[in-house]
Amino acid sequence: MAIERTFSMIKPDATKRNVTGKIIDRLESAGLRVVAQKRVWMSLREAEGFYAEHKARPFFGELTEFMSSGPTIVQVLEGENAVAKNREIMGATNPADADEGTIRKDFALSIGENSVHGSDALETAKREIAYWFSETEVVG
Ligand code: RTP
Ligand code: MG
Repeated sequence: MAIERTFSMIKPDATKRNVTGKIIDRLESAGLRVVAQKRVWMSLREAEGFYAEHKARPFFGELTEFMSSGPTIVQVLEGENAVAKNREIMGATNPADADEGTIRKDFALSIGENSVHGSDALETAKREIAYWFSETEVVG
């Protein structure tokens, strides 16, 4: 299995409830290493740029307003099969559909306020990492 890097974000609903450490513990316990991390209160413009692929979706306004409503933790995670592994431990987008033991099952409040983001493919991960981090900020 290949060592990959993926982009992860702890969303404003989780920073607001002070559970970022508990979420990071889930990532590390699954064997993912945090190789870059910072706390960011993104602007609406930054959220719109990050989620540009969803521009035509009905939830785009709600999503970008929520993501710019408070601080987030943006991260680069490294490990074996990191993209798929992170998606697996995050659980389904809607916490009502998420498996037992996943982050969203245990922390998410709703489909919108769902505590975490994770890249959905290796190519997406490269783009998302580059959106938030310079090369020198990622220290493996
Ligand atoms: P993410 O990108 O945040 O890791 O989540 P995902 O792949 O599981 O979900 P995606 O389809 O990419 O949607 C991005 C985020 O938009 C919000 N959303 N709201 N109200 C709704 O119907 C709805 N659908 C999606 C969620 O916060 C989702 O994580
Ligand atoms: Mg997505």
